Amino acid sequence: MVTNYTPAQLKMLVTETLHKEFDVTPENATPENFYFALSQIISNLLEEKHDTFYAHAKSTGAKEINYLSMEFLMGRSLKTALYNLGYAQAIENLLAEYGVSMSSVYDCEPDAGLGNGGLGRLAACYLDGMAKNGYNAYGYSILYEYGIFKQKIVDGWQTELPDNWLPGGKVWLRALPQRSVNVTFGGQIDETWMDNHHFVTHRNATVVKAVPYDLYVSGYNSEAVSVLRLWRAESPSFDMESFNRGDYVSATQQIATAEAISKVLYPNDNHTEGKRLRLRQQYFLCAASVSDIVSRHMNEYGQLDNLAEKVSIHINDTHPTLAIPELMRILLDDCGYSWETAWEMVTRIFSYTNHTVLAEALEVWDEQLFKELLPRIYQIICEINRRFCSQLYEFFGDGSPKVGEMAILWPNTIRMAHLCVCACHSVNGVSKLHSQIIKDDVFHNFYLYTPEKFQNVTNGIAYRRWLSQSNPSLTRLLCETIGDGFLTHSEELEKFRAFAHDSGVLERLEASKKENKENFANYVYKTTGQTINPASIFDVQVKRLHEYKRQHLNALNIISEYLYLRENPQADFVPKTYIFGAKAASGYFLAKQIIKLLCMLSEEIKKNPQIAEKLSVVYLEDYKVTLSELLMPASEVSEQISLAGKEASGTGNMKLMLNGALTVGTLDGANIEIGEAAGMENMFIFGMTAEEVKQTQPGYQPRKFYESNPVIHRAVDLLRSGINGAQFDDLANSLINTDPYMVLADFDAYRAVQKRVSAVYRNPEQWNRMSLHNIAGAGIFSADRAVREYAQNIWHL
Ligand code: 26W
Repeated sequence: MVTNYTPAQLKMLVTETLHKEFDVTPENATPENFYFALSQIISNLLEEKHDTFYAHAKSTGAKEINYLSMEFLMGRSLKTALYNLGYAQAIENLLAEYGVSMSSVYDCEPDAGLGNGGLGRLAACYLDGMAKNGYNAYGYSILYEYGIFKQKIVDGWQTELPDNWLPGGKVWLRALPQRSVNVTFGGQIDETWMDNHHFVTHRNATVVKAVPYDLYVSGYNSEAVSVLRLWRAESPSFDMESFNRGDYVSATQQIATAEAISKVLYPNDNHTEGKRLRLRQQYFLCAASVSDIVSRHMNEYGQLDNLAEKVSIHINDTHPTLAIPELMRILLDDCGYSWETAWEMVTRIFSYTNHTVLAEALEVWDEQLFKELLPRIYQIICEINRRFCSQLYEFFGDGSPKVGEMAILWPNTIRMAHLCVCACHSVNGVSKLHSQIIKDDVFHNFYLYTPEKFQNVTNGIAYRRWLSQSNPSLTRLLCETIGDGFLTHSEELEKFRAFAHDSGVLERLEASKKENKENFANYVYKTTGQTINPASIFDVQVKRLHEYKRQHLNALNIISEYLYLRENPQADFVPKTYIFGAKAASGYFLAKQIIKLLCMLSEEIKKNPQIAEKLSVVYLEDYKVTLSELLMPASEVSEQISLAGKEASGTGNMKLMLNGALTVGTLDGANIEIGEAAGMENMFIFGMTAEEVKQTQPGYQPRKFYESNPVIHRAVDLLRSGINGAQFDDLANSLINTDPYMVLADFDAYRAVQKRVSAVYRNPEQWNRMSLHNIAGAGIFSADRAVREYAQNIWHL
């Protein structure tokens, strides 16, 4: 039975834990002592709650969902867990007795930054949604010792510092050494036939031990608890043989090579490097997770024949694709199933989500590297490919070029996405537009072959994290106007629309935003010394730094406004603060140059106080989940300005809309659905559509825009001549010569829409009403809804 603690019991538990762990009384405890004590108590409670839930789920024979992802961008756990369990108020009161604030305790927790951006945060949101909906869910990933790097801006340049999160974060992890799994790499494969049976043995392989650590994720007002099972790599044993030979170095080398697998998260987003260590990470995750899934099932049912009825495995982008051949390997080599039966099971079990259309993000492995590192998996992929190609020849006709285009193995490479689409019963995109593009372009041939596999599930967010847990003043206003049902059923936010013409509500909405802006400005002042004018428009672009997201389009417009104000210092200009936050992949030069540009613009403008009153740029260092929770409530304009057709969905756009920000965006990803939900008249759409991009991109000559448009010309020239003493020739040349994301083509439209934003802002009533419509329309973007769609249409729970 799960305990439901009363405030008095909580107080006793906290007192006992502080005494036991730190030998302090609550009166003498530091915020850090409280953080560890509370985290331990809550984590124990969740463990107990999970065990009860799991036993119940198994007793009913419920199907289980396993979500495999190389990334889970969890952020902090304590605040959200207290909130979901209904203990937040009791703990706040308790701490107040000792003169300790909740925020000082929360601030002791590091972000679990085990992800890069959208894909990793989505996985974290879905664990929340699955627990809320009462599904039996396991997330599987790697326990990176170092998460996404800490970003430090030095003289405008991004530098990367290691994110050593475990000292503060491990209190949330439970080690399960008894469930460790051995994962094998390299070696040679021997195959023999005996009595019509195929036997496979693996010689000279290197073994790495995978040790699981569980992190529990509570669901709002729910009995269910999701588990995030993270694998840590260890050497199975100290190599005594080398050691005894006196080869101490090679004995320790073996340990280092094994442990390297879970040392650090690759900081690339939307770009593959094809590195050996990355392939080792991927197989490590897949082999350990599949083995764990199979052994849990065996414990429960004592057989695998019903595996496909009881288990779904979801692949978050192609990074965990190797789980497919790994399950084939277990069914064939370890369990003796025939190829046909094993394949039938595998295809029923696996489903796949694609999260990007960028060519440089599609994973392709070098065949030679692959064969050396994973010889048995390689053989299995060859056989999958052979059978697949022969079916394709049958379907498309002998000699069809489509077969080569669709093959899994193609001159010296293995295409992971093709393996996924071939083996999974469901392939989905993450917004309506993106799912269409997948069918029309990215996987068009596959769509012709198996159209029934293709689906859409528009992304959703763990909306309570960014609303009730981050924006108390807006939450209060909502509760007082529409009741608190929206906390359980996000669709109830629609009721807020009834107040679109209630001037009292609109004014309170404005007051709430003002309060949040002041809080954020204070935070920025306290942590960086920069001042922000809280009366200016807070215009926000926060996301990974990538050319396709076009932070440089935003920058070019700011440059033009700066040049305009320099010549017209008296101009009647609505004050605006452009706020940026973004990490760049460490080897992505142009992205780093754009960060430098934004920082130099910020400095350059500050030199001219008259202009700085109307225009300013703030670059937030080390943007992460926790910072987003502070920023979203204070935001007024949401910049979603990717080149149409390139942003699969976006999820920051949803968090901002939910907090009443108005979107300035292209018709890309989920922006389109945001427009449908809020009303197109309540957002600022500009630029080419995906269709127009497709038409005009071939033969695009950015130089013509540069030569014919004086505003563009001056802005680009300033990049060359220098801003705050720094020159940006590479960026300028890229824009004029290739401009792969058509910044110059959309520039005029962007500038025009920014002017409209300022004009509308002069009319607070209209602005507040538009904001209200955005909040009211945001319910559909909840992770609860998205996860429900996966459960119904894909996992068949
Ligand atoms: C192998 C390197 C690598 C790493 C990460 C390639 C690709 C990725 C991700 C798929 C990139 C990513 O995070 N995509 C984002 O996924 C979000 C969740 O669906 C979407 O909202 C974003 O639009 C998409 O860019």
